[in-house]
Amino acid sequence: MTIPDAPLRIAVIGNGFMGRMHTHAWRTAPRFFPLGREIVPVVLVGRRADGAAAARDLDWPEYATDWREVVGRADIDVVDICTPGDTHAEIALAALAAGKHVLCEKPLANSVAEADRMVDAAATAPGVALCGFSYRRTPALAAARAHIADGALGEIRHVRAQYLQDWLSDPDAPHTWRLDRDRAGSGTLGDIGAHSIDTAQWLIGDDIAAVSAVLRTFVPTRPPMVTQAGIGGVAGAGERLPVTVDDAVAVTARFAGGALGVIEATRLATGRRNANRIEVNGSLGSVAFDFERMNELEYYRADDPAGAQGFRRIQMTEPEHPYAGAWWPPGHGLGYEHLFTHQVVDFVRAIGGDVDAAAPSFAEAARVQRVLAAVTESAANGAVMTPVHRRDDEGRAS
Ligand code: SOE
Repeated sequence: MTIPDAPLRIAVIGNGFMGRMHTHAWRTAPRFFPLGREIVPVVLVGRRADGAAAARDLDWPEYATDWREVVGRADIDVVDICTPGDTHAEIALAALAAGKHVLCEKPLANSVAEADRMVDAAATAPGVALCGFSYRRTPALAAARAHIADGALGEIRHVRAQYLQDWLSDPDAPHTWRLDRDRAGSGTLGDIGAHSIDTAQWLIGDDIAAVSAVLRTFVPTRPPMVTQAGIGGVAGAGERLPVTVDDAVAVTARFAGGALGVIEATRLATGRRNANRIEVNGSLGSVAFDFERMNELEYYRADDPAGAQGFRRIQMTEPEHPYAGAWWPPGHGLGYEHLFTHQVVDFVRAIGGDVDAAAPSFAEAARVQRVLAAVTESAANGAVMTPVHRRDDEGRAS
């Protein structure tokens, strides 16, 4: 275990979009939040031998190409996993066995079996293990959750979540690892539907108990990619490659406590770039959020005076709002990268013993994995209502 308050020495595994984002977060968090300890980025790991120059641009003192040579090193305290899902379990298990703290990108794994192994390893390892469901660190959603937990919305009846992107709406957009079941586990379902499922369960503090779902792949083959850029890239001329995952998913869900959920996720919603939306309706009020307007929360209270009722649009940039006080004056909004900085802040606080910051645990992320599995099962069986198979030893508190 690391000594309390000693510097935390960081290895980030993966140098794609998420590796760059987490790099930014590790650099920024200690500059804006009092963490009480120094953060020391040590090594960035990528698969390509020619990644060293990009690593230097990101200010990493060292670049390596084999995570196996890094995760057990004595000069590393934190292993931050930003690779495709097929490697999450193997890297996390090795890092936990070596006594490291582990932050792992979502979805936790590519299967429930892998997720369970990670949960079991985390339960006995000395290090802190968290999963990167980053949207939990949006000020608006963190505030919405607090309102719901306080009972301000009364009995929760509806959760309506949509995660809409359009970067694959062009049938000639190139193939990526995100379209390969062996690497990504599933498609839109695990990549962005998982966010909606996690946010829904976390917001209302209840688990999805059963689902009925359909999955659809609209574009079954895509041209190969010649140059990667962000999550997409430039298509090449070669033979088209099979898409082995879903493009879109629609889910009807029943929560254990009785609320109804409707969840939709797609990467083919033309014009919707990153519309991660959620609305919760309770007996006393509602909240609504759209990530494309991430600095705003819509809030309706049924006890507002007659004639003055309606959704109020709250700018989530006041010092009273979660995380916001560390940043800019009111009205000067935050962006996507701030979620990851907040995630690092909470992860470091969790390492320091702050139990409130220590979420989502691997056990909580595995509950999302179980919903993903139930969705896949339901869709394979003609959308039949399918229970989410929980582990016998599973409690909601973990
Ligand atoms: C691509 O769909 C992606 O980058 C996801 O992988 C992220 O989790 C999401 O936050 C934005 O979109």
